[in-house]
Amino acid sequence: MNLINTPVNAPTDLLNAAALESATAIATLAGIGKHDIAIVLGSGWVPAAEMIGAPAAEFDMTEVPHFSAPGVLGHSGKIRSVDINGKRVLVFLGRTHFYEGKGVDAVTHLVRTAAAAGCETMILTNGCGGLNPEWSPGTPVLIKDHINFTGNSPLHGAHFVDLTDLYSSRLRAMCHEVEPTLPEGVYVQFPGPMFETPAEITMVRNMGGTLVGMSTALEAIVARSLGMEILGISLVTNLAAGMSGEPLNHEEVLQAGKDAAVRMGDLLAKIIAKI
Ligand code: 8IG
Repeated sequence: MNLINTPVNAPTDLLNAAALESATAIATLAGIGKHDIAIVLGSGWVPAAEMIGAPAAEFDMTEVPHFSAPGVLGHSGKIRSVDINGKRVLVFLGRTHFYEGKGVDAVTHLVRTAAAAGCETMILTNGCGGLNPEWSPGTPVLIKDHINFTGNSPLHGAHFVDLTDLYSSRLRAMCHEVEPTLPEGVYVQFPGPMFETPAEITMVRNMGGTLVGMSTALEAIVARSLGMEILGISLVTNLAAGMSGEPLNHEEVLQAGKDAAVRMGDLLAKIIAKI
């Protein structure tokens, strides 16, 4: 196996040994030394996987050293390698969440591995709550910026990373070519696993957030630190706490994903083809 493992922009000192080992294993399992684009399918997005394209290879995350199976219903724990117009796309069906308590390195290992596998683009998707009442469940929203409200940093040491234009305006413009009406939002990552209180949602609104979730921000920070270009897309699966008069539950998240799968898959396939 001829391993390329040289991400174009990545400062290689930030790719830890574990990520390089994981990337080597993925190259062997996928039968290809370099991937170009990585995508994480979060809550509600897994049903869209089929629409991205037929996998050239598929394996369990547990077959890759340093990976663990996602502990959440609706996250399948598979990794696929898909060829789209000659681009090799690494598709992660599920992720490790901060609330699993395994620490920030476990949360961001997937991103470091994608960089070590050669990916220059990181597409992060998630299911989340929406603060805009016009965003009914099943509405996709581009992430234009985030607030890391976990109280944690995924970086180590005095490593100063610029987060201006973290969510690439170039990639967002490409998405708007595919779907001109896609709204944009500011994603606030909470530690979870509890949903917010209505008072916390009022706080989020006052500080400029329009999407609330439990992933993505820590991963995006690491992706940027490794020189990747980042696209974030949220699927609003519920109105944020206190807005609908109904309690929040995980089943509605999964159902909204199933209902929106075809549209989401189609959107992703078109975007990936453009990158
Ligand atoms: I799906 O309303 C989903 N994930 N924090 N709040 C937070 N995470 C979420 C929500 C939500 N919905």
